[in-house]
Amino acid sequence: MEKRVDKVVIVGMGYIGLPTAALLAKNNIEVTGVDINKDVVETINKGQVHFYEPDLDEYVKNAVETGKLKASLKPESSDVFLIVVPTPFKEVHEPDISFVESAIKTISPYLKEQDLLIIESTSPVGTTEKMAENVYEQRPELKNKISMAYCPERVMPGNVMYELENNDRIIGGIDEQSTEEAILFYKNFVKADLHKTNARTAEMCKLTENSSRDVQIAFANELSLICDKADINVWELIDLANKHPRVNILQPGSGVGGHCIAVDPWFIVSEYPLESKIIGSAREVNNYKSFWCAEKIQNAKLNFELKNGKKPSIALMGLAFKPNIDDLRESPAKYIAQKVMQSENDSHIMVVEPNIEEHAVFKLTDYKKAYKEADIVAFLVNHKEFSELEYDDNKIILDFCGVFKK
Ligand code: SAJ
Repeated sequence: MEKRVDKVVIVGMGYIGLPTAALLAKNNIEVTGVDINKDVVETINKGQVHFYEPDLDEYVKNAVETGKLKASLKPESSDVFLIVVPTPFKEVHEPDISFVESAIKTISPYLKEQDLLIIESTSPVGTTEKMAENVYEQRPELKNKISMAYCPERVMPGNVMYELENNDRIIGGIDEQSTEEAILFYKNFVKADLHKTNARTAEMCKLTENSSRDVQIAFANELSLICDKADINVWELIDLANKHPRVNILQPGSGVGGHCIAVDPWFIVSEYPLESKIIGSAREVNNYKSFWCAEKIQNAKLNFELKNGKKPSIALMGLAFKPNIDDLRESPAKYIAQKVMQSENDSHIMVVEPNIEEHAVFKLTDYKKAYKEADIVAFLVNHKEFSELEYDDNKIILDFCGVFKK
């Protein structure tokens, strides 16, 4: 059974909020998408998108054309409210929930009895209970009269429209009634299983998922540092170890980036520093890997100079935070490129990013041209285009992400 809702207000029209709005609209639910950015609101109301995600443009165009989706700077009365705003961290690696707090403040005047309020933003443990108190402070008459739940998003950029419908969801209310109400709501558009828990466990579940991936990548990155010293091909080693039925090691790279995996583990570490030793160390190992890559490039350059008596030309292959996307947010490759370029104003450095045509800061070079011309080639991201290149023994190749793994 699903509970038919007529109307949903979603606060935050970003990477998750907008796709969710468009999917709800496709399921015949009227959606108002609220955002503080006027340009974003105008773009959506024209039936257009303000970032790239496969198929999203078509979904939004149809949703706006059929009148099911509109964007606005202000919320309005609704049956269900969804909070999907960012939760960054402050400089000391403490979560900053001010966007969630301010979203709650903005919608509180519009709430009425029987409404359902769901937070999807990644949040430290206890946030949903705290936000319930904030609502009751503003609207004491609503105490125990509305439902509130936490349901983390868990979609992978690049595959959002599919995963929104087909990934299992974890749903935790501040009480049992809230959990039940939220489950009925997600049944409107999620085809996969919906798992019940309480709000605190659901919050911790999101942090656990991304911390688990971070720890596993850190293990692979640590192995890559050991193998570099031990003169062992780390890619071959991992392939072989993974032949064991109960071993499944991930791939090393130039570090961990993006807005989720490099951020969420800090939400656990900042609150439970004594207990979260492995989670904290994983963050350090993954950050150190990027620093190590930059040092390797600089050392290769010095060795080249000593041997050849001239400055090398260097190709930095890839800038995105992971393969086959154009997103540079929290990108380790971008960090490495900046670090190498800062200390290298006299070498010829070519920066490559096949998924971006032009960049305001980096002058980009075609990947084939850069590979052909460079003396030192550092692969920072394993983009699919690079697999067309042939290994060249005459170059110094620093393959940080397994482009030529044998
Ligand atoms: N990476 C490696 N080695 C690997 C896998 C990834 O170095 O073997 C690196 C990538 O290059 C990238 C970083 O890790 O720099 C993160 O990439 P990712 O593909 O692991 O994850 P994201 O950030 O795109 O999305 C993650 C997903 N979480 C998990 O897989 C547990 C996604 O499901 C979440 O919804 C998303 O975070 C989020 O929004 O929290």
